[in-house]
Amino acid sequence: MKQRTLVLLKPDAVNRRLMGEIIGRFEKKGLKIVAMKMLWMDKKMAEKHYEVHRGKPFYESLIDYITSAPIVAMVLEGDNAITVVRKMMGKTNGQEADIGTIRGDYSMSVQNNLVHGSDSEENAKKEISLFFSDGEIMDYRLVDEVWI
Ligand code: DAT
Ligand code: MG
Repeated sequence: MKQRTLVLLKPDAVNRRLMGEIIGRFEKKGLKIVAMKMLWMDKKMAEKHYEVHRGKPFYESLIDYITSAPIVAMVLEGDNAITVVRKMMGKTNGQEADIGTIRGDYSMSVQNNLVHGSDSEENAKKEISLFFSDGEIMDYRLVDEVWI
């Protein structure tokens, strides 16, 4: 089933020059980038994005972290894109994430874990609309789609 998911390259990914590496993995897997921008989240936006975590012990630190530097937001499209991206990201804690996953290969932290990916269709829709207007999401065909 064709799905869209919101992916964020978080402040540590930008600052550690891992943007190209991470985007390259998604591209090579066969996911299609249908929207992408660099932005600096403000507190209000961060609080919306992480609303479900409000009140948790790590919440304040999480908001400080995600607003501490620019991020890259993307919409990725593909068959079961939500699950596929979550698998590629690995477990939340970089120390526990399997080697071969993005977090497993590049993160040693539970907070500074490089990437965000939506965890359900409902959240993907909500999260995409927080970062992108309909006009910013591209409808186009890649020449290799028949091979993916
Ligand atoms: P994920 O990003 O794997 O979907 P999540 O939605 O449970 O994880 O949490 C959102 C972010 O909050 C996560 O990427 C990092 C941070 N976080 C989660 N659990 C944490 C914890 N126990 N201590 C510190 N930060 C945590
Ligand atoms: Mg999550």
